[in-house]
Amino acid sequence: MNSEEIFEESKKYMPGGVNSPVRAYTALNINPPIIKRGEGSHLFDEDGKEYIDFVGAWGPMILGHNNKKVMEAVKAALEYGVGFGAPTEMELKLAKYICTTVDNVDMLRMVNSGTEATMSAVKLARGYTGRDKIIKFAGGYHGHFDGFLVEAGSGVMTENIPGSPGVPKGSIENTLIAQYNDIESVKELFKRYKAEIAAVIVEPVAGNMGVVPAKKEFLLGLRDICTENGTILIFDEVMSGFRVAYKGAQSLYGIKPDLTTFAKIMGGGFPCGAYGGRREIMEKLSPMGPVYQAGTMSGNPIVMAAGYASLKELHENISCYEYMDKLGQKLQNGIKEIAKEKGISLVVNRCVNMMTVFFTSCSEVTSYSDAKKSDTNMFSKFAEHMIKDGVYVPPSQFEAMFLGTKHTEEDIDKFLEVMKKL
Ligand code: KE4
Repeated sequence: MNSEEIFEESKKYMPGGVNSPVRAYTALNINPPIIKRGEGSHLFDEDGKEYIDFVGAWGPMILGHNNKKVMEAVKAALEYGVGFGAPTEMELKLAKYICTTVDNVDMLRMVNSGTEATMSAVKLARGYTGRDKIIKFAGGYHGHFDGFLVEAGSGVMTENIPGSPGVPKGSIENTLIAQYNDIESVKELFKRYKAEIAAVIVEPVAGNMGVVPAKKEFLLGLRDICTENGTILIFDEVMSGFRVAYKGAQSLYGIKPDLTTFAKIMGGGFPCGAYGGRREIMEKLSPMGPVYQAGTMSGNPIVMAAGYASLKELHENISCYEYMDKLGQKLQNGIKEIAKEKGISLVVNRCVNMMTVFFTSCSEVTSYSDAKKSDTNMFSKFAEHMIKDGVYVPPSQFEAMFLGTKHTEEDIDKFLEVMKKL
């Protein structure tokens, strides 16, 4: 079957023909390419069409597709079996590697997705503090856990509304919404709920409203207000962890969260996630402590082998981040030049190797309300144009583009050459 036929058939058996909504290209007038294989920074669809991949499976594929070292590690692990539901040395290797090469993680718990990591970190923070309320930020995405799927009610303090059918009001009554990069909106909530707030969860570099890096003073403000009130500060580094720096966004800002959530890159392309942080908090987790969390596939040895090989490769070649930053700079400058030549109003937000093109007349995009002013129709036109011409960009304005170690100057030149024809 060709791409078209596969997608039509898929719609019969999987809602929207996909296993995650963003893949369905609902905002575009084209069907998603059906991907057959990847190699380095390139993808190939079922019709034999080649693409340069600026999505990277939404972040995990920083080392490129079919990475030799990762594949060798997986094949070697497969010789021993695929899973035992028992302690293995392989999970120790990855857990120890993370705890000894990144900062602020004394202990961690492996899970199987970013959502599992964030929902578990929130539960742990609630168990540790004995409090129920959490603060998240409008435009922040931490996975599909009910407690996160909430739209900001009108006004800061009024009750919020469920962000999706199927989410009962009771699931979100303890979720408070503040504004990203606006510490005053957080102070207002603490003034009202102070001793009730278990945790603040934030993406230190937002990637789900498009890329919007936090302002340092905002994160410093969060750190201070959480310390003052005995609230757990959770950095959701599912996307930014091992991405913008080996030690994540927290190392770029020099700010120490109490808990960090990871996923994507740490699994080397396999389903994986983890949460970790201060020992005295982590020791509250079962079986040591009373906070219950479990998972049949957590710490699967094949996944651990892929993750270990990936992080080792990144950590031992740390200059790759400088390489990706330079490529990102070239791409960002090139896009801005094209926009100037063509009279297109846009803003390009970037943090090292993750970036977003906002089609907007705003001079900058530093908040969710700025991001929402973008011309999403123009973005859809841009995305369709690029994808049709072999440049695989995200199909939504509120996603991030990613560069990896296998991207080349030629890949960037091709992106810019295609964009010039917009
Ligand atoms: P998963 O449960 O999808 O593994 O991770 C949820 C999650 C948590 N935290 C952050 C900061 C995230 O970016 C994500 C997931 N990111 C999306 C991309 N916007 C995954 C793509 C998708 O939903 O298919």
